[in-house]
Amino acid sequence: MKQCFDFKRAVVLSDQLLGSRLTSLYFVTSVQVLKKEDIDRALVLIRNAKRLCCICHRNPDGDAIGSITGIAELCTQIVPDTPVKLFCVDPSPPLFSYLSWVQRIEQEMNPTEGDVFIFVDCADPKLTEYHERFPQIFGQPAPAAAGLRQTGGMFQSICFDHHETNKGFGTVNFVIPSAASTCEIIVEFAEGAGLSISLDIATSLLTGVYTDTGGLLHSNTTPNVYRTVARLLRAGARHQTMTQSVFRTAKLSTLKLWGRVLEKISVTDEGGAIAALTESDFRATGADYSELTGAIDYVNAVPGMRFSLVLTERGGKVKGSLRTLRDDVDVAKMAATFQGGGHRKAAGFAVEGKLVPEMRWKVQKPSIESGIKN
Ligand SMILES: [Mn+2]
Repeated sequence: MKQCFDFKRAVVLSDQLLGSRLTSLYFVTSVQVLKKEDIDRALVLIRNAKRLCCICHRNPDGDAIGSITGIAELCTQIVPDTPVKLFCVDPSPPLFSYLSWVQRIEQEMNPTEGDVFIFVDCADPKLTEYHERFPQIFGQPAPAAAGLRQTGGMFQSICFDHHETNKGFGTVNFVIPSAASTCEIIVEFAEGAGLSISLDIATSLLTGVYTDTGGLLHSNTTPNVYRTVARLLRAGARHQTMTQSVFRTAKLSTLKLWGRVLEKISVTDEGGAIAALTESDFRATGADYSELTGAIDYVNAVPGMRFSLVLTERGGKVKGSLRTLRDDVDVAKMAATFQGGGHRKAAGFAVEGKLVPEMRWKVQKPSIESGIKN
């Protein structure tokens, strides 16, 4: 029988060889290399767990939801027979419901013997809100107070995070502040551990990469972010489903609220673009305070401004959000004068009081020319 050259197979083979070669090359040259020994230690913890509990921070954002669902699915690949649970004190915002694993996130958590915990996108134990009831899951002694359920000794854990303030409270820590998102670190972990990224996992992880970089627009969008996106798209991530749901869907009440923000922008002599929303604006549009998220980016779009500020009234307090695009303006310092804080380019404050509109009228003498014309 004549032996045929199997072109298709050759292409697949060469692709695989090239792919793995490229992967290992990139793995070595990428900025945030995860230590091989840490990956191996994490894999041992995962393989020895009786149950895996993945936990993200309260009030979860896209990176929290993307990384918790992404790592949970990766775990089922490592240990198909071990139960994998997902916990967050708050349910996922509805806009992430295109991720099937979101339905598995539970609020009530009880540690049991043999659990291994995986914390994602969480800079500090208290951000999970499980820290007071279950300090033992963070390697602290179990609470002695009466009435609290005793679950024996401390638990082992793995921590994936990109927040600079994370002190590494896990048994094994993948804390990489140069990463734009926790999902980016999980992609590195998957590659380093030789795991394959399924279409669903890729969609989860792409969600975090996109949301934490503001749709690849923020200054944290590094070459490695693009490499991660490329890797996830190659794995079949549902890019359009994600972008449509996360960036192109807004409730009617949100749009109406944003309309009010835009309408109310005024420009001050100090070079600030300022919008203020009173409680009646929220009542009239039917929007809640969380729907204001993102509106300030439009206020910040007025060209030539030194800073932008959105003020809102809420229960006897006035909240301010500050942004700047300029390197010579530090909005954290501005916020500090109102006992607030934040970063150089994004900060906020809250002070007691309410918003009082101030109308300024100026009498202008007509200039000679306009006097003649009129
Ligand atoms: Mn994050």
